[in-house]
Amino acid sequence: MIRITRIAISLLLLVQSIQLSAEQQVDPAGSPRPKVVEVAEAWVGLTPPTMAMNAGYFSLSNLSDNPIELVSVTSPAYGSIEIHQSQLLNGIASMRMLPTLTIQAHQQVQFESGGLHLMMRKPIVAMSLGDSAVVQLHFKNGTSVHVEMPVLKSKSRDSHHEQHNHHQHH
Ligand SMILES: [Cu+2]
Repeated sequence: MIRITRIAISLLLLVQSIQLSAEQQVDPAGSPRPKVVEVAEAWVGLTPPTMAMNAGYFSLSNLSDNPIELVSVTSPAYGSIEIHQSQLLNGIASMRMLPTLTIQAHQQVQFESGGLHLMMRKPIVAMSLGDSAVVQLHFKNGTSVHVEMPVLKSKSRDSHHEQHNHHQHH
């Protein structure tokens, strides 16, 4: 009897997680909404297990007729995630934190190496190739978007991780 209950519960959890990834966008009341945000080409860098931060990239499209504002990003895999903008100031690479990011109606914003990125700190588990970081993007209008970001090798030499680790020599 106990065993049957356990199986039923695990099936229920499975069904819930499948529904969550299929729907992706859920309002605070839990009911599905028309798709407002589309996320594509999501990935996080492959980092050594000793590294206390990572960078995440994707393209973010606003499919709606109104501006949307990304206000926070959370993940069970990281202690903190910020929206960062890399920039060159007098030839020196630096970055600043953006408290929020507005995407105008029907516009796409690209997070990419050397530009916008998610600054993901305090990894809770070590991740390797084949793993994915699950993050939630939270928008001011209450929409949350579930994104799976596979771990990939950095795509370009001026990768974020070099900018963050001037003291590490490769
Ligand atoms: Cu950064």
